Amino acid sequence: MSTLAPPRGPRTTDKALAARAAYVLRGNDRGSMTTAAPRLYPHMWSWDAAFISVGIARLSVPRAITELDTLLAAQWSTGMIPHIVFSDDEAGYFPGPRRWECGRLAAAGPTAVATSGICQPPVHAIAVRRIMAVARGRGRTERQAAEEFLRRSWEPLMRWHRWLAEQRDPEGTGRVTLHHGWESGMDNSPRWDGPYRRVEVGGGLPPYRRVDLTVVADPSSRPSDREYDRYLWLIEEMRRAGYDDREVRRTGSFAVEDVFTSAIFALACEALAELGDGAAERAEDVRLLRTWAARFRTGVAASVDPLTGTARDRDLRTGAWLPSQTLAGFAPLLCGGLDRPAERRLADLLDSDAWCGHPALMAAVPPSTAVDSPDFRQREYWRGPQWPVMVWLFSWAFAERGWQDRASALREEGLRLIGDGTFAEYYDPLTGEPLGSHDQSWTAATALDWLC
Ligand code: 2M8
Repeated sequence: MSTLAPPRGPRTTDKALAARAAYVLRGNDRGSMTTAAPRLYPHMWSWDAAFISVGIARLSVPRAITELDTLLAAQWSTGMIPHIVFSDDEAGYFPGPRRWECGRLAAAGPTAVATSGICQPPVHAIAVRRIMAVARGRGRTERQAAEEFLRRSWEPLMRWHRWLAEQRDPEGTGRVTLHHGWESGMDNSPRWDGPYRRVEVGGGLPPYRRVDLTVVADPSSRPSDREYDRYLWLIEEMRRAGYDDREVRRTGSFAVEDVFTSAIFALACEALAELGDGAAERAEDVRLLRTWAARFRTGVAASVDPLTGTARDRDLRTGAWLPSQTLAGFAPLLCGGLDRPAERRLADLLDSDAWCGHPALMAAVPPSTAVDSPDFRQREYWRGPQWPVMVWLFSWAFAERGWQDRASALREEGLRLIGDGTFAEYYDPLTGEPLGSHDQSWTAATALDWLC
């Protein structure tokens, strides 16, 4: 943010960019769900859907609500919101519903829709808060639709939060445990290298064929086959455990406390509490939400490495902290919880030439892994590229925390990143090349929220 990179190619005018973002979202709209991307991800993803609904709200609040209704209708009886709600495009993605088989194997899975059996970061209440803010500035019909949605989604959102607080943090550490790297949304981040190294692919892993590699132009910008074997093995373990929370916690080979998801959870609890404030019938829920927000803020702060000042994940199978030079290290800036000097140190690091101020960056927004880290890979998915949707999240959180200058700087630089109008899934931080899928819905949604 301190150093501005030179402009990269012509930036489309803001109006044209917003119009193209709207076109992308309409193109990915399947009626009651917007696919995460046209070819690579032909289904609904949980955290994508939340971010996407924020963008759609700029076009139509009722349509944004439909998106969230579709997701909530797939909630498990435990309270878990699954990471994928499948459309009928069975062949377009692997692993699809036939591999997960949650309908047959999971007692808690929904019967009316096919879903995966894991979760993703709980950004949903953050999205609802944003949509409510947009709706409250609109005419009566949109406002009423949003208020009505808040009433009917309150209970499902509470159940989701309760599940996270109780099933994914039964010991009250203030950090959410994950049982698959996919649950973090940052699938192949160096954060998970250690825990994945310890996942031994056992006998009986049914054969499979990847579909993603037939869609992306450059296979090296996707996770490797070796990584996929482990991803699939973890699903196999969960299938054998009947997707039962306790059993998975007991037997799963991957169990990590994710500091980034935990910070999001703290933020989301606070966001939901604020939406509930003032309604007498929600007073008890609001109190609980604030207790969880405080617990997870404290858990995130407690993970900070005294040497680097950055937050760390923890491997529950070894008990070891997992230091990494990734975006997740800045988790405490999202949710708060540090004392002033520690927070200043972390914010300075984000601005420094190790991160946003790195002279080689095309846009001054944080890459998923620090450019100077030995783990940095400029084209490889969550191992280096910049992700516009993460810039949105930081920018939103900074605005919430009252850091307007920081929020605006990220928005400006984020717009520089996506100014070519491809709405890529992620970008090479050193060349600005769009990578992964183009017309990715959450990237288009990010643009709309920034521009409208
Ligand atoms: C990516 O993850 C999926 C698996 O869930 C995949 O690679 O097949 C991640 O970037 C994840 O964060 C995202 O939600 C999903 C859809 O955009 O794609």
